Amino acid sequence: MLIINLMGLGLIILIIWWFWLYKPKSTEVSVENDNSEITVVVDAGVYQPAYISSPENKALSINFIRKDASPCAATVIFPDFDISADLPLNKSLVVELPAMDKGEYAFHCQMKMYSGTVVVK
Ligand SMILES: [Cu+2]
Repeated sequence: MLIINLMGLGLIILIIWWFWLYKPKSTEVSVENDNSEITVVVDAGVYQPAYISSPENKALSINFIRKDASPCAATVIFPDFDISADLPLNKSLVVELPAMDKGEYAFHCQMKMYSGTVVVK
């Protein structure tokens, strides 16, 4: 009985960790003035990095490399810019974002399992 309770508790902790505490590692990339292209790897349920900080009024190229063969990872959508791109497997595809005002711009797969944010500061 105690063991089952402990397992239940462990499961709850795992769920809390996954949904509220887990942040993919090395998630923040600052885009310097002379370097407006960054690479995002699409694998294992996360964009890496998932958070990209970029200066204001600066166009940004995001070079997506998809390593996850599941259809879930195949499309990346930037709803703020009406961009929808199909990502080839194990090849890179560059998505060009226009110069942006300050704010947060989400990107995600069709089902929003993969999700990331471009933060313009
Ligand atoms: Cu998906």
